[in-house]
Amino acid sequence: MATIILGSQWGDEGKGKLTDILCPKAQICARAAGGHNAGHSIVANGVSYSFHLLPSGLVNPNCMNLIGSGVTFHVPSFFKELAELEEKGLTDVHNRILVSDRCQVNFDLHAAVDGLEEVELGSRKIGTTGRGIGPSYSTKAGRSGVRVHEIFNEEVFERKLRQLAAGYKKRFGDLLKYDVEEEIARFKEYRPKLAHYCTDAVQYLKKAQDRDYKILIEGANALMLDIDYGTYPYVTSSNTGLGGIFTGLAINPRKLDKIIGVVKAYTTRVGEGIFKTEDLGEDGTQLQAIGREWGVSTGRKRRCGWLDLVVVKYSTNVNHYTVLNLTKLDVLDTFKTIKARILSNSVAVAYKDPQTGEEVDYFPADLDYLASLEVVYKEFEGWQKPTTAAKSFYDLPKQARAYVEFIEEFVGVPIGWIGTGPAREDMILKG
Ligand code: 2SA
Ligand code: GDP
Ligand code: MG
Repeated sequence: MATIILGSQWGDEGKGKLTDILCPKAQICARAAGGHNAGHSIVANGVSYSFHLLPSGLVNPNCMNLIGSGVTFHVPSFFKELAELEEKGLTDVHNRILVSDRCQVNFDLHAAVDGLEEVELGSRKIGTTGRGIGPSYSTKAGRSGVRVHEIFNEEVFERKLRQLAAGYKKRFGDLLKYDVEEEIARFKEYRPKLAHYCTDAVQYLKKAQDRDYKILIEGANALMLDIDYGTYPYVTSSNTGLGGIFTGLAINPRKLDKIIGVVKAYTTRVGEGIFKTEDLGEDGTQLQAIGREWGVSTGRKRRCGWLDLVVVKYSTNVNHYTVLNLTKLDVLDTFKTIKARILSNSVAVAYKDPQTGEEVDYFPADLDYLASLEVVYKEFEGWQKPTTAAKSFYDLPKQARAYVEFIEEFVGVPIGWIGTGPAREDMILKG
């Protein structure tokens, strides 16, 4: 059976922490999409770990880890991250990670192009992580990309990479600061080391599912960054929602256990793009500071604001969560008043069009139209007490319970876990 963990907002909801908590029950932890743009932090036994390209299941010594076919695979980051985890004391990491040979290779060339494309966009830039994610998925869709299995055919590999570089050189000329021969030379070193990790992930997962292994799938990024369902074009370039799990991992949909949506108790976003509940005042600054909202991969400050429940509801309609993990409730501990965005005065979900007075009961695709809509807030009384020590739902202050129950009811999905701090122990099992 497979359990899927997905980000329900714009990322950094705390997927890594939940992955770590659920890992002891799984034999395999897998990533389906994205690349080394992701940043998942785990605090376990007093040690803090950062994951980018690798699945967070590596913290658990008994878990096998798989980088699925939908991932864009940056080889230098792979080796660097493994070395960093070893330095932090994780053992046997080299024998607990496999990479699908169908993954696209993310080259340093792609990162160079990522930077140039952002410059080209100027004030309309996406605010990418600069990790070459967009260009590598573009070459994949354009069918000129290189897959992991092709690394082992030196002649094909070098021809394809030179061709790719020549194409970009035509487009960017001298602006492209990139030496293809240098990257080819680096792969001569990686090639013999890499074979140890590569596998046919379709066969691997087929056998695992036949044996009824428990597979934990760690989503990367989040639904509002999905190439099809997110705030396009201010998105990443993969399907970060439920669909991407099936294309990226060839999982049997009839062998699904839970689809877990991770929901931060407020909202953050890194990079550009619409963010209706962004708070540029004191509340946003407080959420940023208390929540320690900095990017795990780039160190960028995350934009902050109150919870947008219209977003969470929309995300639920795309990803079909069966249960939610509400995280970072403790970050709200000191606020006098807590706001969550809901619809005007009724239980049905909608936005209000100030021109027509009409209610729009879905998250619109047209971002200009979305920008014109009003935000309706419902205010909650703050609890102004620490929640981190709470062991059960009933240990939480009644105002905090009311906030949790409102979210549950509004979204229509039960909340199974509540995060009250960064450490493994700081998680209430709500049941
Ligand atoms: P990209 O690099 O092409 O995927 O960027 C496109 C958009 O996707 C956003 N994005 C992210 N948003 C939140 N967290 C991410 N991971 C890191 C983290 C981010 C970091 O966990 O903190 O360190 O800055 C992530 N990765 C991509 C990105 O900001 C663009 O808006
Ligand atoms: P991910 O990308 O969804 O895995 O999330 P990140 O790791 O990028 O960001 C979440 C941050 O919040 C990390 O620093 C976590 O250690 C931290 N975190 C996770 N859950 C909680 C929580 O319940 N409370 C607090 N205070 N921090 C948390
Ligand atoms: Mg993150």
